[in-house]
Amino acid sequence: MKGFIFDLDGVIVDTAHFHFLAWKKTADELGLELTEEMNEQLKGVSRIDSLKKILAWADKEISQDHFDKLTTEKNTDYLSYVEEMTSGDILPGVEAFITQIKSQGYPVALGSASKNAPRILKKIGLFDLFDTIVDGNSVKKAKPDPEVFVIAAGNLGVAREECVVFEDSEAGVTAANNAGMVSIGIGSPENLGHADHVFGNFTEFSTEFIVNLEPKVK
Ligand code: B16
Ligand code: MG
Repeated sequence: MKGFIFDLDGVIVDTAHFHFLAWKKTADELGLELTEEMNEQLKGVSRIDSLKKILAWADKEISQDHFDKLTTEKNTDYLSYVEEMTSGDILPGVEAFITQIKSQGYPVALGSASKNAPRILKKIGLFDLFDTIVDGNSVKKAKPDPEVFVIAAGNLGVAREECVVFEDSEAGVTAANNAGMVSIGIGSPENLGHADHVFGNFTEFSTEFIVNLEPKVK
């Protein structure tokens, strides 16, 4: 393996809970009780597609103006949580893993659906660690479309099949698989059973294990 692509929310930081709290407020306004199970289906999904899913669950149709107002409010609410973030919010083992893989000469990319990715990376002090940042501002098609990871591999100058993707979401693992990349699920096997390997966090495997993985597609 020659290129390493990291999702942000749920892999580097646990912002997934902040997204949940903010969407829960939106759902309440629409008369829907947003459950943890529903939230699982929002992970890795773009802001616009997330609200479309919530509206479908609430069985509501709204005007474009109302739609825009709800996404703006949700993001303002979400950013109020992000403002409080520090390097203490980095998930276990991930900074050490990225630092180690970089010291071995491998390039690393961020591949996130979030339009807030640069802001979050700066808050936690990891912005300069990435050779390329591909986020919700740079893609046309949201996960599970592989576009975000394909652009990241292109920016790294590494063939898709020689890339490993670290993902916490169902949609993101599907996107990595669709790109022909090796997918490592960070989370539970119940949600991420379609990943090539699943771990609870980055302290559970070595860089050697990851670097020596075989390509799925030759
Ligand atoms: P924003 P990731 C994703 O980030 C989140 O998992 C998802 O819950 C969120 O809706 C999406 O980013 C868009 O985020 O509203 O900040 O642009 O997991 O792909 O890093
Ligand atoms: Mg994620």
